[in-house]
Amino acid sequence: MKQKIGITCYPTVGGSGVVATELGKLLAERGHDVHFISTSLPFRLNKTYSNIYYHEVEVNQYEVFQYPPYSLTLASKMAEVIKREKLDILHVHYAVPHAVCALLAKDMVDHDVKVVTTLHGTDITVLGHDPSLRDIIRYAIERSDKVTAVSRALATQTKDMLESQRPIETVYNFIDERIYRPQVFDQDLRKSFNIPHENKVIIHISNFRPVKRVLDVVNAFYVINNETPSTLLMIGDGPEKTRAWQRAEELGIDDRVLFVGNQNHVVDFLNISDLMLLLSEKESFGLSALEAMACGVPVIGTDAGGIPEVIIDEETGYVCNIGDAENAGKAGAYLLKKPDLYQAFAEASKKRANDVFSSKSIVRQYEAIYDEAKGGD
Ligand code: GMT
Repeated sequence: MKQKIGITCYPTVGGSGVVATELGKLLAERGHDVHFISTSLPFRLNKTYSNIYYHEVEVNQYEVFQYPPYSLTLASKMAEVIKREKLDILHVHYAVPHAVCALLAKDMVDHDVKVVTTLHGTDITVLGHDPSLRDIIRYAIERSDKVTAVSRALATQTKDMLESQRPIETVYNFIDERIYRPQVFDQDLRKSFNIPHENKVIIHISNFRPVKRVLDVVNAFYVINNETPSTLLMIGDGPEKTRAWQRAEELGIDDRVLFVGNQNHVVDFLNISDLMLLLSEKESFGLSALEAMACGVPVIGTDAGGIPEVIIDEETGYVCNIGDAENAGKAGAYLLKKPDLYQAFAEASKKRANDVFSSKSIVRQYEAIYDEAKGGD
């Protein structure tokens, strides 16, 4: 059934914004009308679609109020769009504040819209620990018409933390396989970064928040580089970048660690990489690991959250304990030194990315959830 679907996400760089935007594009390609309601145009919305609309949420700063009223402005805009466009579904990414805003908007209008909430992690793994927010997160989850989480680990953690019986369906993240695939090896990109011909390329992509443990990434790389000459590409930016750079200097490997900042075409970097390191202490899914796998790049990850649902230990990469950079490095070096095993892992990574996380199957899962939400009147 064709639906009118509103989508709210954080539109800036970040896995949840990427997934929400890519989902909107796929839904539009399948004939649904899609309405993005957010503070700026989602950065991945880089193509024109006649059935994708954008409704900007303009958050003003008022002199009398200390904080700009983002949530209220968003709820108000949601109500306006539900009413004017007769939305069937409002699909929000993050329980807090987006699901709360959607529920308020639903209450404001005389139109039966269904609220579908997707949990991406941070509202549960960080905010859920704050007793002052737990009740509002529980409210958002229990009152949504459907709730999904991006991994089984996150679904379980949410239920345990909130002591809630609310069914939460796992719908994994996906990638656009038209973009994330092995492509012709770009010798020029390697050359432009002066990466020596014999070096293996190790990649890490994140927002360098403390939960990403980027110092462990540098420490693990140190172990790899001691056994196999390598270069570490650090893609992204964030609060731990300076400390990571200092750590590389302390270890005397700063000439081999390249901090290249945020990048729009991450796929080009993945396609010159041999191995990814994702050593987070919290990670509900790990979209960058999936992007790497789709390009045939095995991943060394930690046993945090949903990472072991993405990487299969000893098949598409290795799963190490959180904080055990030494073993992560050893596992990486071991794999890089065994060409046959490496090739098998690279093939298994591509296959798993395309079989389990295919965009076609994930978009259908969301469509079924929307249909069930509508059918449950
Ligand atoms: O990891 C972040 O800090 C960004 C955050 C986001 O909002 O994009 O990522 C979360 O959602 C992604 C998409 O579902 C997941 O792939 C990430 O694992 C998740 N991050 C955490 O759980 C820390």
